Amino acid sequence: MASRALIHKLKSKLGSISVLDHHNFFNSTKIFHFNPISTPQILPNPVFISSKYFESTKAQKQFDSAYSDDDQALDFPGGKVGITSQMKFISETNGSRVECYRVLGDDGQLLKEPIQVTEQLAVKMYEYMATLQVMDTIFYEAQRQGRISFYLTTIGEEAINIASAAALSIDDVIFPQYREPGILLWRGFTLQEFANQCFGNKADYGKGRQMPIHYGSNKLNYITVASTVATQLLHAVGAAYSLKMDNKNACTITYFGDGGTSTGDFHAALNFAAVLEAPVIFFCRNNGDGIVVRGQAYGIQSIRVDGNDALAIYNAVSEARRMAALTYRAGHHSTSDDSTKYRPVEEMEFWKHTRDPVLRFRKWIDGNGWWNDQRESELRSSVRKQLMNAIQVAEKLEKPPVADLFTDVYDVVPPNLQEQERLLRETITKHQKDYPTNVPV
Ligand SMILES: Cc1ncc(C[n+]2csc(CCOP(=O)(O)OP(=O)(O)O)c2C)c(N)n1
Repeated sequence: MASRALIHKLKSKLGSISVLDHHNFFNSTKIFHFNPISTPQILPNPVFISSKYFESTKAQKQFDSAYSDDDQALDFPGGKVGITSQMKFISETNGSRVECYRVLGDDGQLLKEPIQVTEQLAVKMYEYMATLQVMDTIFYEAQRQGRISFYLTTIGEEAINIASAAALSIDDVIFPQYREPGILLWRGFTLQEFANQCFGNKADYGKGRQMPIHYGSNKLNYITVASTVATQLLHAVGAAYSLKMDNKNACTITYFGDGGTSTGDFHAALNFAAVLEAPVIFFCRNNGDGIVVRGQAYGIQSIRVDGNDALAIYNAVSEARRMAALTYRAGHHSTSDDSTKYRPVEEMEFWKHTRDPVLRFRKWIDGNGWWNDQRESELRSSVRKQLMNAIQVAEKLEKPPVADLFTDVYDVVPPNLQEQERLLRETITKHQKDYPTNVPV
C-alpha cells in the first residue's frame, strides 16, 4: 500500500526530472499565419491557427487541477496519475469508428455552409482538378504507347491534391509521396515542366536520373518525390522543426498513403513531431483502412475527412493543420499495376462514377451558376491541346549527357564512379546500336 510518505519521497525525487521535461529549448509559439489562397489575383484572407501538438500537457493540466489531494493521485514525471483499486484494462477500440467530416453531399448539395470559398476560388479549384484529369489521361496513354516508361495517376484523389494545395501558403513546404502532382500544378508548375520530367530530357530538373512522376521544384517549395514509401515523413518533421527554430510563418505538409503507416518511419515521424511540437501536417491519403486514431495515439490532433469532398478538405487543411483523409484511389496504383486483380470491378466503377470528387464539386459550382457545359468543353480541349504540344516539345528535346549521371552527389567525383563512367562509355562505343541516339555521350 502506498503511503503518503512514499508519495512525498517520489515527488521530491521526480520533481527535478519533471521540470526538465517541461522546459522548452526553443520558442514554443504555436501561432501560424496562413494565407489560404496561393495566387495573387484572389484577395488573401489570412487565418490564424493555433497548433496544439502537446495534448498530453493539456490533459495533464486539467488533471492536476482536478486532483489536488495527493491521496488520490501519484505524481509521475509526466504529471499526476489517479489511483484505483479496481483492475481495468483500457479497451482496444473506442467501440465506434471516427466520423468522417464532409461538407458536400454526393449530389453536390451543401450539407453545411463552407467557409470562405469564393466563386473565383471555387472555379479555379475546379479548373485545376479538371486539368489534372486531362493530364492523367494523356500521360497514361503516352505510357501505354511506349513513349514514357512509367506513369501514376491521381484519379479519385484530385480533390485531395487541389483542395489541400488551395488551403496552403506558398511558403509551406510540400513533402509528397507520388500521388500529389496537383499541388505542383496549383503552384504554377507548367504542363511543359511536367512533360520534361516524364520524358527525362535535358530540361528536366532531375537531369533525367529519376523515373517519370518524380517531380520536384525548389522554386515552388515542393521537395522531389520520394517514392521510397514513408521516408518523406521524417524529412517533413525535420524541416518543420527547422521552420520553427527560424520562427517562420510556415509549416510543412507531408502526404502518404495508408500503406506508409505500416512503416517504422511513420511512427518515428509522428513521435518526433509530437515531442518537438513541429509545425507539420500529416496528410494520410487513406484509400482503405482506419488510420486516424494513430495520430491521436501520439498526442496529435487528428481529423478524418472525406477525401472526395473538395470543400471539406479545403476547410480541414485551412483550419486543422494535421489530418488523416479517407478516400478511395479510383485508378490503378500505377502503370505497373492492374488493380482489378485485387478489388472488384463494380466497386471501382461505383467510386469512379458515384463518388467522383471532381464531378461532385462540379455539381456544386454548376448549381451556383458558376460553370456550364461550354466552359467545360473549352477547358478540357484547351488543356488537351497544350499537353499534346508539351509532349511533342519534350519528346524532341535531347536527353541530358551521360556525364550527368555521375555528378551532383560528390563535390569531387570519387575513383569508383570515374571507373563506372569509363566502363559505361566503353560499352556504349562497343554497342552503339543498342543505345538511344539522342543521349549525348
Ligand atoms: C520502402 C518501400 N517499400 C516498398 C515499396 C514498393 N511500393 C511502391 S508503392 C507501394 C504501395 C504504397 O501504398 P500506399 O502508401 O497506401 O500509397 P498508394 O499508392 O495507395 O497511394 C509499395 C509497397 C516502396 N516504394 N518503398
